[in-house]
Amino acid sequence: MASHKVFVVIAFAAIIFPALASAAKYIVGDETGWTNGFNYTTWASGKEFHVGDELVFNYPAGKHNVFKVNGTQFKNCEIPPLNEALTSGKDVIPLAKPGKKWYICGVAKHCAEGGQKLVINVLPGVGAPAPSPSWPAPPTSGSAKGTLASGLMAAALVAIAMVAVL
Ligand SMILES: *[C@@H]1O[C@H](CO)[C@@H](O)[C@H](O)[C@H]1NC(C)=O
Ligand SMILES: *[C@@H]1O[C@H](CO)[C@@H](O)[C@H](O)[C@H]1NC(C)=O
Ligand SMILES: [Cu+2]
Repeated sequence: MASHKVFVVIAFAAIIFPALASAAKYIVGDETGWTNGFNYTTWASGKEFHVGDELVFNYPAGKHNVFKVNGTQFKNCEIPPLNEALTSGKDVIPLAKPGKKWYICGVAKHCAEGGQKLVINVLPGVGAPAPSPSWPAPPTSGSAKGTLASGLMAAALVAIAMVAVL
């Protein structure tokens, strides 16, 4: 009997959990957006980026661009080939994997002299499996699809729990 109750609790927790794991959208530079002469190190400090979150780079198209680069390119402001740039002026970058991510502007000397460069550390998704417990993996993408899928999974768990109790 007691084990049935535990199962029901777990099933309901599975419903609530994805709501807590919803993705965040970070507007790089907030109202300032993506420009030169702004300290993106300060902007990023104190923020926690997780897999499933998104970065949004806002700027007047044509004035700046966004390159995803590696640590060496970041440090030296090495601009990759232009066809690798994001240029829409509202570039959305989903954070798909954990680890360090580097972004620079490739226009003029914006990176080298204007400090238009951003480095962040992406942590595993909120509620990613902790080292030990056998918790069903929550969505790592906070997308509507992922939430829906885990919602359906949770509903299935509840149905199973109900059957087990009755
Ligand atoms: C940006 O701010 C950080 C502290 O948040 C400081 O260490 C760094 O030197 C600043 N960068 C520039 C280019 O001013
Ligand atoms: C960074 O990217 C450049 C250009 O693709 C490449 O030549 C270099 O080896 C890379 N460096 C690291 C540390 O990955
Ligand atoms: Cu720029």
